[in-house]
Amino acid sequence: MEKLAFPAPIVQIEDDRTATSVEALKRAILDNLYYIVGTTQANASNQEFFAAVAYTVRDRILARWFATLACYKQQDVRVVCYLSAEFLMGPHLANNLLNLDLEEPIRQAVAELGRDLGVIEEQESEPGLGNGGLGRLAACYLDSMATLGVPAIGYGIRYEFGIFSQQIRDGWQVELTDYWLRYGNPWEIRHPHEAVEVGYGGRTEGWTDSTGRYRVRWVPASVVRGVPYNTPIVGYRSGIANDLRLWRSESTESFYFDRFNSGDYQGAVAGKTFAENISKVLYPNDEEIQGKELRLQQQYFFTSCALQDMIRLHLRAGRQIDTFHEKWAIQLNDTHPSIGVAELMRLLVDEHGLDWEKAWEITSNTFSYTNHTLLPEALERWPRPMFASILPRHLEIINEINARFLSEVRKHFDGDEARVSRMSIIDEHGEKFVRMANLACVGSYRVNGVAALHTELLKKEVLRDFYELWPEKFINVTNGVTPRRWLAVSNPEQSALMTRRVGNGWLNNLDELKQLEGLAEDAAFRAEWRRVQHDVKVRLTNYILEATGISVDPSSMFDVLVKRIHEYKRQHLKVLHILTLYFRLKRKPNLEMAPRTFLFGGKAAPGYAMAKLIIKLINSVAEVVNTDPDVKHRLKVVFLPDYDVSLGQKVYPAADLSEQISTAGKEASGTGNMKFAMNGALTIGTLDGANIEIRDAVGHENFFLFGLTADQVQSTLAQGYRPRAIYESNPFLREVIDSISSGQFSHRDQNLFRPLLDQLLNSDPYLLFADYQSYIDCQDRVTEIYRDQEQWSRMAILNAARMGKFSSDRSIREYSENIWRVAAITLC
Ligand code: AZC
Repeated sequence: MEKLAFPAPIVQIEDDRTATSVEALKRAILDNLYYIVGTTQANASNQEFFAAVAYTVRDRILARWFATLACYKQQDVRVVCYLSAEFLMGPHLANNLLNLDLEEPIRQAVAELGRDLGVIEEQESEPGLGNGGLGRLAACYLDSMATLGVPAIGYGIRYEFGIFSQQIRDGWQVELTDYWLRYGNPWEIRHPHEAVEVGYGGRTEGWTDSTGRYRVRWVPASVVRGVPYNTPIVGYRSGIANDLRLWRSESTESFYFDRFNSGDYQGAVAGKTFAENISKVLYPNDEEIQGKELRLQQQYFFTSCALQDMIRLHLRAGRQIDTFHEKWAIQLNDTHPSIGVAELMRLLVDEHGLDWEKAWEITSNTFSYTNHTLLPEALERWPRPMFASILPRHLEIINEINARFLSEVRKHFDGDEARVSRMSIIDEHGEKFVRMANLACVGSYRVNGVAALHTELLKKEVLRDFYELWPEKFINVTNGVTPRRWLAVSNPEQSALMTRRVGNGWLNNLDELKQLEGLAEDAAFRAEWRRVQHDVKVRLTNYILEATGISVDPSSMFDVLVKRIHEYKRQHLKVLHILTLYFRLKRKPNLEMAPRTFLFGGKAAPGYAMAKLIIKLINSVAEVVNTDPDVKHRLKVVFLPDYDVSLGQKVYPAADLSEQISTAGKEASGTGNMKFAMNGALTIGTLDGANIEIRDAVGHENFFLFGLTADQVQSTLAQGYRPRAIYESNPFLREVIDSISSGQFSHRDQNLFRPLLDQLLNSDPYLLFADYQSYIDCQDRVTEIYRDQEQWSRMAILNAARMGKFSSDRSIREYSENIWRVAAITLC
């Protein structure tokens, strides 16, 4: 095989845009500042300077990118296509510098040009193209695939507006549009010559082809153009750059002159508006479907773009269409892209003329499906009439898939019509719905959950019928997170300490941190560990003051709960704990207690009233607690506004205690739990999602466990759970609830939190009351151990040392071996 020189010089001029000496980088930054950004060194704002630095880094990525593509082509590899409606990438600059090993020369070049790299990095507005865990997981997986050399393309939507930015006004969440593209996006490259067309609506018609075969064609009512924007994703020192390919919807016609000429000015741009709306904005709901037409249009849009793109690449490589499944492994990140099953069938049968059986063989050997949630409200289903009006041909195809599938079910489970009706892709009850999870299960050769417990619950409950039909399809792949962004980039202080002791091999082999275990018994190392932790907390303390005006004590315990606001995640249980401590201190002002700072962060879906009320509750409690002289220096409550990836990078490293307190059986995995523990925070948590596996990995003695198990949750509910009885029998809980309902935290308004309190007292579907005392007792153990700083440090070091399993590199290896059957390659 021919060896490619790397990095491949592309143009032999003085600066070939691959040089990495400080002098060359300075020249390149100034060159980009002048010719691309269009300003001079003297006039450039930090924002403009950031752009010049980003272009300079991108220039150095391109050679790797082209070399990677050439190499994949040469080796004729099978490529993973990760289809996801969300990619929550976070800022690229610092991560790219780390992965390219350019941090030091760039830092110096920037300094010699009179700027500070830290300040320049802060200019980058992060692409918030995701809601939370699901979108961030996709981003971690792209990092690991590029690091391991797994040939991969990420396919998604280039939303013009990402997740809203959150402001807190008078304690309430206010949403503002996130115009992340305001200053442009230096990382992406638009490739308009690779645009594809995507249809909507219309009708289908039959025809007979030249061989006499009956065929169907879809005549859409409208067609939009999908234009790809590529962002190269570099692996950690692997020399590889994969492609994140996000599609923007545009009009095929920019203007209808006929309508314009007849005086219909609105109509002249109507098609344009429809087309451009599709990639306009990310739906800000996590784990709750909104049966909106636009959402289905978005899902179909990027899925169709992706499949057409793959087929184009497949044929361009000189291959036959019937080998498609040998060269492409498509991962469905939740059901959002599951319409792809029907779309691939349509493309193969209608457009490429394959017969149904062959097309199905290809399709069902191409897709795999990851489920991310057990919440029933998150299982996507579309009203059939709406589906029919947007995707009439796909409904016909789904009906055919379903008919063949149900006859297979009947063969296995003769006479069990209840089962047939549960498994049907079409829910025939009432209004009638298309069930996307059923379509995904039928069309995929593997179905996976994202943590061991989650996969077991999928098999036992949500997807039980499918498991009983095809047990071999089901597999677990526990989530992971990238230690590059979540440790090295976020926590340079602790990373340096680790590297000094065990070398830097942990960056792409996190198991190497095991070597730190012995150091847990080394008093000098523990002291150093605490010094570093203190510095990191000071950094966050400064940020908090700037962002909220609240001054917190960096030597207090940082007790942190950051994630989307959701009842099942139980941010309000944390509030019950805070108030329990508050009243204890009010009663006994001299009570000895390590001071704690409670940090919250997270966004609520704009339409989720209860979640928004929980934010208001946190801020209302903060207002009272933070101004009460009786608890001054002991308790501080802070709600950090606008929690996003950048803020996460500041928060995880500074945490002492990680709150993972969901109702057992509700959190599919969690990934924040992993980021905290990797950074040496101790976890207080329930036996839910990946908490269980984290606890097994770090040692049960190094994890604060409380609460009911998933089984106990179910039986408690089944036995007729009565939260009010718990309230009546527990004086401390009663005191807390009564204080909220008395208006003590709402300027005497007794109605403000009524919906929340009524729900807790009457039904409490997430069992806060059932877990309350166990949580409080466990928190008291936390307080006790925290007094012994030596013991706390020992436990923290062991947590950080034993998190190897939760690197996304391990997850990606499992996907590669057990699902995708792709081999990692090294650059040729
Ligand atoms: C989340 C799960 O809630 C979380 O437990 C898991 O860690 C994460 O996916 C990654 O697997 N689910 C979502 O974010 N779901 C949606 C629809 O946003």
